[in-house]
Amino acid sequence: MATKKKSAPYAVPKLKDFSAAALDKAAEKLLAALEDESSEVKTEADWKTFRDRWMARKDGILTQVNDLWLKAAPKEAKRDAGQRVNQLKLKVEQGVEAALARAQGGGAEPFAADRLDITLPGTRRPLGAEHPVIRTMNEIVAVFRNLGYSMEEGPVIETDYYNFESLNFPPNHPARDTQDTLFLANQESKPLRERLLLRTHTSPVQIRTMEKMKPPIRIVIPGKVHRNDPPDASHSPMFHQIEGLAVDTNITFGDLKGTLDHAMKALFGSSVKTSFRPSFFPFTEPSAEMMVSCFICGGSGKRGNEPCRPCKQTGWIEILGCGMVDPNVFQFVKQNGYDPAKVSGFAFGMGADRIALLKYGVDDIQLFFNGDVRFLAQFG
Ligand code: 2NL
Repeated sequence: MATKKKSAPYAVPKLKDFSAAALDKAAEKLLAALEDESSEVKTEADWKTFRDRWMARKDGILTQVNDLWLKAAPKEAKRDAGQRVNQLKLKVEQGVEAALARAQGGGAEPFAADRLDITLPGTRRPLGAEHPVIRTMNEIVAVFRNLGYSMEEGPVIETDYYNFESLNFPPNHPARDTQDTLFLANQESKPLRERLLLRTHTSPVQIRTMEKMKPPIRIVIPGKVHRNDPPDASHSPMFHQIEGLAVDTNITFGDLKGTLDHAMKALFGSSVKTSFRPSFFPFTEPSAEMMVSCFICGGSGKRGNEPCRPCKQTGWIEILGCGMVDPNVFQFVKQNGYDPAKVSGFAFGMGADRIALLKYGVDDIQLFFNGDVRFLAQFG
C-alpha cells in the first residue's frame, strides 16, 4: 500500500543570501507549499484556517515573508526584493482565492445557485384576464358602436359646474342630495362652479362633448364614478357607468324606445322583452326607468321550484334610467348649436357593475374590486 509521507509544515526561512536567484528559489518553495496545502482544503472551515495561516496580518506567512525577505534585506537588495515579494503576495492571494472557489464548488450552499440546469422547465407566467366589469362595458359600447355611436371619455375629477350645475342641478337644489358626493379638500376659496369633486356620474362628459361637437351627435360614455356610499354587497364608493346621448332634429321618445329595446336584445338575447315606467331625473323630461324581462328565469319569476332571486320573483329587472334631454340642459350648450327650440335628444345611463353582477351571477360587488386573483381568474 502506497503511503503519502507527510512532510513537516512549511516555515518561512531566514535568508542569508538576498540575491535574485536565492529569492526566486525561496519563492518557488513557498509556492509549492501553498499548492500543497491548498489541495488539502475541502470545506469552508478548512479554507478559513488555510487563509489565516497564509494571510493573517499578525504572523501570517505573507507577513513573515515581508519581515524576513524584505525588511531584513540589505539596502542594495531592497528594491529587487520588494518587487519579488510583491509578486509573491499577489500569487498567494490568488491561490487562497482559488482554494475558496474549489471548496464551495464542492457542494457548499452559496455557489449552488450559480449552477444552471438548462434542462429544467421554464417559469410559467399566468395569463391575465379582462376584468368582468371592463368586459361588460366593452360589450355595451360595442352594441352602440354598431348603431353608429362613438365613444367619449372624460376626467374623473370634475368641477361642480360640469357635474351638477350644467346638468340642471342648481346650487342648493335637493336633487344634489341624492348623490352623496366626494369633494376635494381646500376648494372653499374658489367660486362654487369651479370647485373640484369626484364625478358622481359620467354625464359631465356629455356636456363636454356637446361643447366641442355640434349636433347631430350620438355618443356613449363608459367610465369610473364615485359616491360616498358605504360598501356592501351591492354598493361600492367607486363604480362604473355607461351613458348614452343622441341629439338631432326631431329625436322622439319612440327613437329612445326603439334604440334601447334593440340594445337590450343585443346584450341579453333576442327573446328579452322591455318595458318603461315613469321616473324622475333632473336632466331629463320626461324620464323613465327601463325594465328587461329577467334573463335568468326567462320572465317566469321562478327557477324550478325556487323563487328567482335576481328579479325578486317579478320576472323583470330594472336595468337603466333614461329620458328626453331637459331643455334646461341644452341652454348651457345653446351657443354650440343645441338650441332647444331646434334640436331634441334622448339620454340614458346604466350601472355597468350591476349588469356585470347579473350577467355573471356574482352576488357581491366587492368581489369585483378587492383584487382576489382566485375570483378574477375565473373570467379567463
Ligand atoms: C341612471 C340614470 C341617466 C342621463 C342619465 C343625461 C345626460 C345629459 C342629459 C340628459 Cl347631458 N341626461 N344622462 C339621463 C337619464 C338617466 O342615468 O340611473 N343611471 C345609472
